[in-house]
This record gives sequence, C-alpha cells and structure tokens, in this order.
Amino acid sequence: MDGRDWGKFLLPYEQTVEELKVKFKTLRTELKKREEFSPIEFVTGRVKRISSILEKAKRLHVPMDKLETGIEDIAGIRIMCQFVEDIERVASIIREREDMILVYEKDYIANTKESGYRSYHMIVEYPVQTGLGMKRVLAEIQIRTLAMNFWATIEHSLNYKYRESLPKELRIRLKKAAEAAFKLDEEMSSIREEIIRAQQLFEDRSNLVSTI
Ligand code: 0O2
Repeated sequence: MDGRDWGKFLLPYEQTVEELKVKFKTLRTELKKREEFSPIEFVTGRVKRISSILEKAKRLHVPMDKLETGIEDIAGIRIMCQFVEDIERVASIIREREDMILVYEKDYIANTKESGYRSYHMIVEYPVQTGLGMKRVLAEIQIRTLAMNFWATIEHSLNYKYRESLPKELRIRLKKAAEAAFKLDEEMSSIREEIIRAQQLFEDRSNLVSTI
C-alpha cells in the first residue's frame, strides 16, 4: 500500500474514532447531569500509526489483505475512570448499547499482564456510515483508572524508547510502580463515597459562583 492507499484505508477508522469520542464524551455529560457523578472522567482516542499496524501485523502473522479483521485496535478509544468500581459500570453500559456490537472482552485487571499492565479491553464492531455505504469497523475500547493510565502511559513511552531491550533494573522498578498504582486504586476506592460527596459540594459551589 502506498501513502494514498493508507489514507483511504484509514478513513473509516478516523471517522469511527471521532464518532466514538463524541458519543462517550456526551455520555459523560449526561451521567453527570442525571446522577451527579459520572463513572467517566475523560475520553481520548487515536488511530494506530501505520508503523505500529505493520509491526503488529508482522508479529501476529496477519497478511496485508486481512488487516481489517486481524488487527482489532486500529481504531482505539480510551475511557478513564476515577475508581476501579466505575470500570464495570462503563463496561456494562457498553454491553447494552445498540449502536455497537460487543465482540469480546479482555480483563487485564483480574489478569494483570507480566509487565504490570492493568486495563479492561472491549473489542466492539461499530457500523460507520461512509460515502460508500455502511462499513463495520472493529474498535478497541480500553477502560482504566487514572492510576492505571498514568502507569501505562509512562511504561509505553519507556518501551518505545528502549524497544525490546528495557533494562532489567527499569523493568523491576516499573513493576514496583504498578504495585503502587494498584495500592493507590485500592486506597481511593476505600474512600470513594467521601471523595464523590466532596466533588459534588465543590461543583455545586462553582456553579453557584458562576451564576452570580
Ligand atoms: P499503540 O498503537 O501504540 O497504541 P499485544 O500483543 O500486547 O499487542 P494484547 O495483549 O492482546 O496485544 O493487547 P491488545 O488488547 O491487542 O491491546 C494492545 C494495546 O493495549 C496496546 O497498544 C496498548 O495500548 C495496550 N497494552 C497492552 N499491553 C500493554 C503493556 O504491557 N503496557 C502498556 N503500556 N500498554 C499495553 P499498542 O500495541 O501499544 O499500540
């Protein structure tokens, strides 16, 4: 595939990421208004880089004409939550949605990866309306806490820098940091109700000030 072909190939994925970002951001606003607390803190999305698609295709032995089904995270959405408990709530909302079909789930929270990585992954099929008609696109939705995201973002950049050869010392320290992030999530969960009440109070005050 040359540059023009890649540009066309990625179009439905770009549209999927944009649409899903809007949908989950809207869901955040809605839940905040309806329930005074949203299990969604913030949402990001990205289309996988071409070099990263090629690397993964090579690693998983996916032929170039099978990328659409063989690589499930070309379209990627990340949903950040404050508390571990919120992850299941978001996952159950996604399971019930009628604008996407759940294909399968990967629970890297119950089954932490060897690296220390924790996150909840859901692979969905999203029907995107293109100029050529409807196209079913696979997308990966990663749901994680702020602490899980902090760790994963840093580990990802270190891995990118060192490629396969992350120094052992650094790997050990990253595992320790993953344990600290796990403990932080546990601590925050234990005072969840207190934190939520404080945040609501704070928001009520801010809203009051802005209407004066
Ligand atoms: P990009 O384009 O840089 O975002 P895998 O063999 O690890 O690729 P797996 O384990 O089935 O496949 O994971 P999955 O569900 O395909 O998701 C891969 C994505 O999950 C990665 O994207 C990361 O975003 C995240 N991820 C998985 N494992 C780790 C990990 O150990 N550390 C970090 N920081 N992130 C992880 P890519 O491949 O990085 O692509």
